[in-house]
Amino acid sequence: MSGDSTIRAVRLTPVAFAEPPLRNSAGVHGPAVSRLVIEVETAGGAVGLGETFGDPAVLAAAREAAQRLPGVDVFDLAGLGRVVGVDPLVDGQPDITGPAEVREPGTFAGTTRVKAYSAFEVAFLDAQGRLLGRPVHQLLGGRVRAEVEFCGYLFFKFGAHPGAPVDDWGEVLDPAAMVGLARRFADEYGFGALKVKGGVLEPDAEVETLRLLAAEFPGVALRIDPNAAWTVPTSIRVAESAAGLLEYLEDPTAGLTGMAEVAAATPTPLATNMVVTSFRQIRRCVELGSAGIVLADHHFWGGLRATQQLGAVAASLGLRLSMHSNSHLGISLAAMVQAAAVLPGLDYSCDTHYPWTVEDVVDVAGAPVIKDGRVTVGDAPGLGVTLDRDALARMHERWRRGGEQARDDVAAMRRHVPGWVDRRPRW
Ligand code: GKR
Ligand code: MG
Repeated sequence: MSGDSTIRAVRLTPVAFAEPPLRNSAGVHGPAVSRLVIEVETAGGAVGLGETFGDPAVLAAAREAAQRLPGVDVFDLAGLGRVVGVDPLVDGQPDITGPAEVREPGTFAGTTRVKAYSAFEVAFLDAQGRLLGRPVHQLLGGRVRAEVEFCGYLFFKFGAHPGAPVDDWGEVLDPAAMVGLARRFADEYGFGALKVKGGVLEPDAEVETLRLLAAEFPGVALRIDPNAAWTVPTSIRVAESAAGLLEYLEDPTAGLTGMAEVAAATPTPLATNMVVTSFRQIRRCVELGSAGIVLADHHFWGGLRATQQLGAVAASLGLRLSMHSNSHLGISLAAMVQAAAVLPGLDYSCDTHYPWTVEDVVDVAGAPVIKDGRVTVGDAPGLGVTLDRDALARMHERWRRGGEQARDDVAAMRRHVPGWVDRRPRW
């Protein structure tokens, strides 16, 4: 590897990985999740990795950018912004404040370019780190913590995808079964916080789930996120019955205004990754008092540097910070660790879907490991992960056979329950 940092090739590899039938308010996860793996190779032979959503819109934006990136220097992030057509640090954040946004969990139409920029930015930083022999956190100013805390992300789930045998996790569709699942998570990963993906059972059953978890895991912080499945009155009622059980209540209801009504009626802090997903929405959130906690996510906030900016903005406005995740692989986890490592004002443990990820594109050696609820922030160059090329090829082949598909939890749900109606709010 030489020091020439000009990009000579960009490889985009869409992959599909298996995931259990995890429930949420929009339905259920299908058998395969699409992600896009990005490799940016410099003329000097350094390869930087990035990972993002695999939905068709993001693929299209990434393909367009990939054609124009050869010749750009991996130290030129402004140049990357020009190629992708966005500068998330200055003016690229789309204004998606609507009167009542109900967004599919994890999919925010209109932020495609920011997502593409974010994924390439991580790959650029990884390549920079490899060229310099420095970890990404040093390129971002240095880590402020040696370990990053993660929370156990608990989902109600079906026992199997249609036509498939029951998976290793089994069915989790009532409060007692959820406690059993949490026990497995606690024993295997030692999480100090647990998040329940709500909006699946009747609200009272979800509050009962929280009560059982609190009794079984004293001292473990709890949060619940029904992804706007509840009306404002239901959200207020749940907040009252769950009083004292929660470190925060995440996106109980839709829209900045609805959230503000709930926030005004309960002392429980509200968090969001649905009504505040870009810089422009923060001001309105603060004016209305919609949420006191904003969830960072470098995949759609504009990358690792934009996540630092978010930290500064949040601190100056008295907002607290946590971190969101979607189904992801090890490249994303490594990038999340780097982001969290440099965020002084990270007040809560980060979400991660990683325990549900049964196969990965990264080599086991160097892959982030969650132990005692934490991942150690390493000093290996770049993100510190390398590709397992066999796994990448296998998962790409699965993606190819499945074809280019947008995530559709509603359609997946109808394969379990024909005629299932997508209704939000449901309660
Ligand atoms: O994986 O079903 C899921 C989650 O609901 C995900 O899509 C959300 O984006 O985890 C996310 C959240 O906190 O809303
Ligand atoms: Mg959420």
